[in-house]
Amino acid sequence: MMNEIININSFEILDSRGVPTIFTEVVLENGIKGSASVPSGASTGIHEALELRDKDLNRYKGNGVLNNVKVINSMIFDAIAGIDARRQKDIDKILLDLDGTINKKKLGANTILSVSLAVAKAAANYEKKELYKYLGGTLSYLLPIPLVNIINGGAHANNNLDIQEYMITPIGAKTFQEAIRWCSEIFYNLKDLLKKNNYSTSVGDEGGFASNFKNNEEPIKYLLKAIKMTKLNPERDVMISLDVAATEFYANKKYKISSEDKSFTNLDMSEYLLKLKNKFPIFSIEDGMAEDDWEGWSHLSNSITDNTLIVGDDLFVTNKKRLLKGITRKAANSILIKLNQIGSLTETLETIDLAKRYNYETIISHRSGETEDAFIADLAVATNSMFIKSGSVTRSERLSKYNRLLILESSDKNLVYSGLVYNEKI
Ligand code: 2PG
Ligand code: MG
Repeated sequence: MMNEIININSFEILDSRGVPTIFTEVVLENGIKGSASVPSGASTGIHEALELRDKDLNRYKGNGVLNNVKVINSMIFDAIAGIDARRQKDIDKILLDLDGTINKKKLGANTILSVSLAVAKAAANYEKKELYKYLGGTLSYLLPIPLVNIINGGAHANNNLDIQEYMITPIGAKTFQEAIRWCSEIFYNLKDLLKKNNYSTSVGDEGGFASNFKNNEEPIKYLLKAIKMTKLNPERDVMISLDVAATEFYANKKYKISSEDKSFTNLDMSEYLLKLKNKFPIFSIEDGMAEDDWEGWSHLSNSITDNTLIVGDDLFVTNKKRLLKGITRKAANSILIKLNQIGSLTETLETIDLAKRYNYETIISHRSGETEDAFIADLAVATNSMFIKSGSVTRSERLSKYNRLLILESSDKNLVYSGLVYNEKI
C-alpha cells in the first residue's frame, strides 16, 4: 500500500515568542509528506491537557522539547509505522493509549498533537485534497468571521489592562476579503489615534497595540472611534469582542481589577460586564468568569439574555466532559476551540460536534505563542465554524491563518462568508 506511514521526522523549532515547540513531519510509502507544528498558550487553563517540556534549565530556561522529539522519532514511530494515514481515529487512539493518562502528562499534549495533525496533512496530501476538503468533505461551505485582536492586555502585554483582548468583529462584511480589509484599515486608524494622543503603538504577543489606558473601558472607546474613522458603523458593520481571561485575576473568590482598583465577587463581576455590554456594541464576551466559577458563569449567562456570545475558553478547554457540564448548567452559549488544549484532532472534532448538537457557536482559535502553521484556518472551514480568532492583522504567525482563508475564498467559489449567514440567522 502507498498510504502507509514509513517515517517520522520531528524537530525542535521556535514559536512566535522565541520559545521551543515541536515540528513533526510524517512520510508515507509513496514519499508523500505532511507536517505540523504546535502552538503554545500564556494564559493557560488549569484543566488543559499537559504541555510537556524538558525542564533542563541549561537550555531555553527549561522550555526545550528535545525529549518530546525523541519520543516521536522512536516510541511513537514504532507504534504507528505501517498504518494507513487516513485512519485518523485509530492513530489518535493508539497515541492516547500509548500515553495512558487523563491529561496526557506522560507523552505531552504537544507531542501527541504534532503527530496527530501531521498525519491528517499527510493523508490529505495523499488524497490530493485541500486539508479543509479532506477533513470536512463537500459540505464545508463557511468562511469564518474573524475576531481580530487589536488591543492586547492581561498576560499578553506589559501594560495596565486587566482585560486580555479587545477584538473587532466584522459581522457586516459581505466577503472575508472585505472583512480583513476593514480590520486592517481600522488597525491603522487606531494607530493614528493612539499616536495623536501620545499613547504607545508598540504591540503585544498577538500583534495588537499594548498601550497603557486610563481604565478597561477606554480601549473600547478608541476602537469605536477607529471604526467610525474608517466610515463603518459599530452596530451594523463591526462590533467589539472581548476576551476578559478572568481566571488570570481571580483569587480567593474575588476578581481583582487592578487598573481600576476594584475587587469584585462573581455577582459584581457579572454586573460589571453587563454594564459594559449595555453601554457598548459588544458582540461576544470570552472567559468573563474564572475557569471553575461555575456559579459565576451561570449568573453571567442568565443576566445577558440577548444574542451576545458568552464564550468558554479556560472554562471548557476543548474538553467534551467540561462542555457537557457547561451545557447542563447553562453556563455559556459558545465554545473556544484550541487543538492543543485537548491534544488530538479526533478529540477536537468530537468536541466541536458536541457543541453543534447543543447549538453552541464554535470559535476556532490560535494561541498567543504561534507558528506559521495555518491548520486552524482549514479546521474552521471544514467544521463550518462561524468564527475564527487569530490575533491582529499584523505579524505573519497571525496572518498565515487569515491569508489562507483569503486564498481559499478566491480559489473556491462555493465558500460563503459567515457574516451573511449570521445576519440571516438573527
Ligand atoms: C486565549 C488565548 C488566545 P493564550 O486566552 O484565548 O488568544 O491566549 O494562548 O495565551 O491562552
Ligand atoms: Mg481566551
